[in-house]
Amino acid sequence: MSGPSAAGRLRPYGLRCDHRVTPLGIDEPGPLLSWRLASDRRGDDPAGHRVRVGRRPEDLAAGGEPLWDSGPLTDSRAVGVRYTGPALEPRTRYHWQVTVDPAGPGAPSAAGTWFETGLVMAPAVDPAVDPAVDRPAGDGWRASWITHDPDPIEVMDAPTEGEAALDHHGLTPCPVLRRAFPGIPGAVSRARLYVSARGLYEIRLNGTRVGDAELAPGWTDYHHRIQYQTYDVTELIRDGGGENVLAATVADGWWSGFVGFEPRRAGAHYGSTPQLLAELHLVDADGRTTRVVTDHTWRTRTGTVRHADLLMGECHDLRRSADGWDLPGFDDADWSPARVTDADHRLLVAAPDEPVRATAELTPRTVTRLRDGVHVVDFGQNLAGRVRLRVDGLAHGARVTLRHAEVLDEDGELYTANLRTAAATDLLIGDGRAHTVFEPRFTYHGFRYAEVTGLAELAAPDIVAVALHSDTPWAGSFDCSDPDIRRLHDCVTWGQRSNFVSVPTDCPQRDERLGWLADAQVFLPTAALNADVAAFFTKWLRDVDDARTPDGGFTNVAPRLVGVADEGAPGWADAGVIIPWHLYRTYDDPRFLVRALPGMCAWVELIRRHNPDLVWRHRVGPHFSDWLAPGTPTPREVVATAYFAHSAHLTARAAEVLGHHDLAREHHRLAAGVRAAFNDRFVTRTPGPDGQDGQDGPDGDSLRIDGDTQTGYLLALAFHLLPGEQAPAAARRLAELVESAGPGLVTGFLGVALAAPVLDAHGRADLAHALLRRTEAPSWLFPLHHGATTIWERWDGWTPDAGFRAPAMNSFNHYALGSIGEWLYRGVAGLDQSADSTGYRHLTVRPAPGDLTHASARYESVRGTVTVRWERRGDTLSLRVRVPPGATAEIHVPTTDPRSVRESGEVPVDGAHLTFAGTGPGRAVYRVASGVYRFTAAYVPAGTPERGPLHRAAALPRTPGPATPTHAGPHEEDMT
Ligand code: RAM
Repeated sequence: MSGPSAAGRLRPYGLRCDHRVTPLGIDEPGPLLSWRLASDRRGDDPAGHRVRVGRRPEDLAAGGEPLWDSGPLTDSRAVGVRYTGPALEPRTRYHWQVTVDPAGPGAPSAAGTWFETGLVMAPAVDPAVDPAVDRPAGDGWRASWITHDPDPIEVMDAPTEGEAALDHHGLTPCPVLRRAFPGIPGAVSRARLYVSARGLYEIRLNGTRVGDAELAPGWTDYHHRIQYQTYDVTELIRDGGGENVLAATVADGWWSGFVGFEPRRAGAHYGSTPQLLAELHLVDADGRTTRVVTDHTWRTRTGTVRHADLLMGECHDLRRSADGWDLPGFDDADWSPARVTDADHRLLVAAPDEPVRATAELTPRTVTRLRDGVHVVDFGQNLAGRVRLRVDGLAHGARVTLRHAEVLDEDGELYTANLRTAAATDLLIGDGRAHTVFEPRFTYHGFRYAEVTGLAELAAPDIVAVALHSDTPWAGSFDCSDPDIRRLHDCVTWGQRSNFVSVPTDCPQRDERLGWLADAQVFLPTAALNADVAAFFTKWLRDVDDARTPDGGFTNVAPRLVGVADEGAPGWADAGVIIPWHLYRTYDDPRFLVRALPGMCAWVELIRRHNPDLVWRHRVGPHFSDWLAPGTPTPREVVATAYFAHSAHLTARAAEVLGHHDLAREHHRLAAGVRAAFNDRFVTRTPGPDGQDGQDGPDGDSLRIDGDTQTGYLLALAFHLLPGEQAPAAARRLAELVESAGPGLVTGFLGVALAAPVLDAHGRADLAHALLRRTEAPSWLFPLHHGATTIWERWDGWTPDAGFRAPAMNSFNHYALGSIGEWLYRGVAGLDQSADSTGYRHLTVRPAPGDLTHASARYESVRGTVTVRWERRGDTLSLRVRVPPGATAEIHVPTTDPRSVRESGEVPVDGAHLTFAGTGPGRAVYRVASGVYRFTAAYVPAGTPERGPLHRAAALPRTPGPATPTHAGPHEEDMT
């Protein structure tokens, strides 16, 4: 593994542009070009790098003339470089290459890729000077927004017999729009399609669906910005002047459909009719561009889709389909001319994230016949998506109805009370054709079960569930010896898949599905270990920013929505501060802070203005407290003031990172003031019997935080609100409260994410494990033992005694309580970055084995792959760690005998790549350079004391005792 083979040398891989692989259609004038590093040798770190960008690959070759050359850069910590060359031109593909120089001997190594700009570039703004401006000027578009006329639809499309009786929920049929055009003479060298919709679009070129984006262009606050996508359609164009056809269907989506929980009124949120905007650019061999744009020459009518709505579902009437409508040669003479609504391009932006895609298909676990013509299909997994159904010989006018639910009731029928007004019903009306495949395109549902009505027989191979979500690349995996914990991790991951749908939603099933800020805030650390969410949150933080209130407040939901209290609650609005900070730490991209800092400052200033004595008691908005906590409520002022202090502190840190020193000082002062106010107002300290301040131990000081709730102590400890010497007393009280509850947890959304990490950090990993393994409600395993495949909104959404909880708020797919996922990686497996590290430059590997026999985690960081795997066999623990090039790690080897530690079978001796750092309770600690390390050590769980501070002075004797045998774990090589 550590051999000096050429293949194993330092090399860049995983190249990204603005956190995406080969993005097509970016509009950022100074994109971040980043790479990861791999090497099989220890200490094979980068010394520097050089990035070159050119219009052609050959510009990057030796002797070529790149457009931009960063020159040799010697920042060995860098994971990327911002492009600062000549202004990038729109509609242009750029090739780039990074060359990395090794710090040690060896030749530089290079990797290359490309990115392509969109139809229009955003103005070249230096974000350090003017961070708020990141909008494109809107120049360069020629297309108009087009739609159908509602009136002709009424006339043309009077309901057919049978349709009239259907409930269309007041929705109108989806317009289809088409335009035939001649291809350009000669060959097309490049064809790009730039598309958006006010609503949702699906677009086809010459009969083939373009791209694989679902629910595009995604949800933003359409009053502020509308995204477009770019597609390479070169292969779909018919060359040589023959007829080509662009054909699109548009649907209401978030633009004019049901959104949130307010009854829909036309135009209540954004608009009342879906509209399309598209430009096709055909570039010939000489570089001349011919455009085909949406305008009055397009033809329109309605088609198969009689209504489509995110919450209500979708209805297809095959009798309305016009075969060949999307192909050349189709006669559209009896279609109407499209109506041009306007040509406003000001709000258009290139989507900075990967779209929603269909990422998995699940076959039925069971198909149960309920009664004649009614079957219930169990897909075995709660998810967000839709069903695809193959139907043979559906008679003219005959119907198949698909209803969806997360759970069944005691009679085996769908339980839909918790969907509230979301009908989640899809409908197919036949026209007598022999075969059809029904798959809705403009809706999604949160479901595990589908009820199919209208088919005499239903065979399992004829139906699949299709999972839809924003396509965030998977970055992490976790495994351990307890099957329950493995399943818990699966549930958490499926919660993420189901709720990252263009925005991070609270739930995918009922009439809500909103971007609640606190849910996202508490879950982000977990989400960012499971997947690369940099681009997804880049997009959503724009929504968060767009949603800000006139006096600078962050809101409770983003995109902001009529009917939801705007002004943000403690812990909710604070997400506007916490999320950018966490993203900066994870991805080492300061632009997360650059863009957020004005909002951060405005937010803490708003609270300060309303609460000059620095106790946040005058609510700026509503107060959700520690939402859905089953125990005694934590006093609202405690929660609020804790978050105020935390937000002020992180704002100061952000200002510091960006070099705004005055701002940093000001906010550090504010944070210190709020902490002092928190302590004065809410913390009572009773000195221990010996009267010594700060004595730690069973007889030491005792401390109470108002309300005396788990969440109160968790917030105070996690946000470092107490003077350092008082933290142990707070941690002791927290542990007492957890112990006396079972051990158990009685926190809601805000406290839950902090529980295991805080207990672990204060030496009580044993209690964190006890919470993890607990099976009675409230606990993570209780739902699992009652059939959950995703995390529930409530700890006790269903119990054997009480059945279903309040249907008005009882989602079975809410990720907030799944924020324990973070500790599975960081605590159980032990894969973490140090508190002062960004971009995984300094790792802390500190497994908490508990009574598990193995755990492992793998994480694809911005710097490269990190893996940790530990395993216990008999009285020996083995720990294998991979540290990516450019990173260092502090590895805490769990052991009951520090002298027994071996690395790669040898007594560890201080050297270039490894040094002994000390021992702590139950561990020996080493600092290592990049590379792969294999430790073994004696480990006798019963004798393992709790984890406490590290004693650096307590150096081991240089000649430890006899070596313990090493062995490779069964899956060790899987983790490389
Ligand atoms: C509920 C949402 C969400 C929560 C808010 C306060 O309706 O489901 O999860 O953050 O309320």
